[in-house]
Order: sequence, then C-alpha cells, then structure tokens
Amino acid sequence: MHRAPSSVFTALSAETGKGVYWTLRLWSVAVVSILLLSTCFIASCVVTYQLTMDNPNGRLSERHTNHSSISCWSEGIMVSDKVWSCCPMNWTPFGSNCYFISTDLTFWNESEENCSSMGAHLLVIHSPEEQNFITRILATRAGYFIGLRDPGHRQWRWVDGTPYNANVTFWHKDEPNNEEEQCVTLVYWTPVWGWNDLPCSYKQKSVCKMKKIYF
Ligand code: 2F8
Ligand code: CA
Repeated sequence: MHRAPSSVFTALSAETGKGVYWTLRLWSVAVVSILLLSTCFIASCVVTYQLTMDNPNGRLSERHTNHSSISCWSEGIMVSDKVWSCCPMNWTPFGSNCYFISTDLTFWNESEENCSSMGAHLLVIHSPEEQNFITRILATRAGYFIGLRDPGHRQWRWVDGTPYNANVTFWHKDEPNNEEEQCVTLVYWTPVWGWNDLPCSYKQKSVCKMKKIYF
C-alpha cells in the first residue's frame, strides 16, 4: 500500500484542523448572535406587554397624557422590577427627569398650563448640575420661563410645591430687583446664564420637567 510521506500527511491534518476550528468559531458567533437577538426580542415584548397592560386604550397613564410615542433606556442591571426608564419623544432625559423646551412665546400661566397638559410642570431647578444641564441645551438669545414665582411680598414659590431654598438659587447679579416682576425667566446675559424676575404678562419661551416613566 502506498503511504503519503509523513510531512504531507501532517500538512493535510493541519489544514483540516484549521477548517474545523473556523467552522466551530463561525457557529459559536452565530449562536451567540441568535441568543442576543432573542434576548432583545423578548425584552421588547415585555416592554410592549407592560405598556399594553398599563394602558389598555393604547395611551399612557393619566399623569403622562398626550404622549403617543416614548423613548426608553435600559437602567442597567435589574435590581428591582423597574428596568426601563422612558421619556416622551422630543424630551431630553437627565437624572430621573425628562425636560421639554417649548419655543412658543407665552405668558407664564399659559406656559405652566402647557406643561401640565403634558403631565409636567414648568422647570423646577434643584442643583447646579441641573442648572448647567439645562442651560447647555438652551438658545442664548431667548428667555425661558421656569416654575418659580412670587404670589406677593417676595415669597418665592416653586410650582410643584417643593420648598424654595435660598442657598440653591442662580439669580443674575442684582436680581430679583422689582416687586412687580413676579415670574422668573432663565436668561443668558453675557457671560453667564441666570435667573431674572420679569412681569408674568411678558411672553417667553419655557421649559417643562416631568419624572421619567419607569417600566
Ligand atoms: O437690567 C436688568 C433688568 O432689565 C430689564 O429691565 C430694564 C428687565 N425687564 C424686562 O425685560 C421687562 C428686568 O427684569 C431686569 O431686571
Ligand atoms: Ca428683574
């Protein structure tokens, strides 16, 4: 019987081994991809199911009215049953809240009505981080009503009822300056953003804020 020289035989076995290796590798990649796709599919089914169960009429709950479309993000590892955080489409997430910039020019009370019709309030600012976040996405040429106003006698009140903390404010220099200016606007006066008291009957753009929606 004719036998292949051993060096040829070794070369052939090495080639076959490489082929098997690459086949196995391709199959592993395919299996992992299928598993990942299946996981995403199941996760999206769960979210859709939750949305449908919570909102049998295809609408979000009462507090989150008028949002036909939302964007959701995974909150990372599941530590509770709240896995997804969502904001209505065209709102910007920051921390546990969503923010909407209204470019309509409206009186302060109309601005608040507009926010509340969307299950939100005019912007309430609680920290320098939040003030910096929002000012980074506003246009420097405009003023924006926020949810702070004075019902009289310089008693500043946040629209959501949270206490006004005089240690966490971002008034422009020499503001507030006029008892007849009972509403507050967020405005850029070179070189800084800050708050200015302004008559509530002036028309401004505005910012709404609402809690993220969790599923
Ligand atoms: O100089 C600050 C001052 O500027 C304006 O008044 C001249 C603002 N009022 C209006 O824009 C109506 C004040 O609120 C502001 O304090
Ligand atoms: Ca003022």
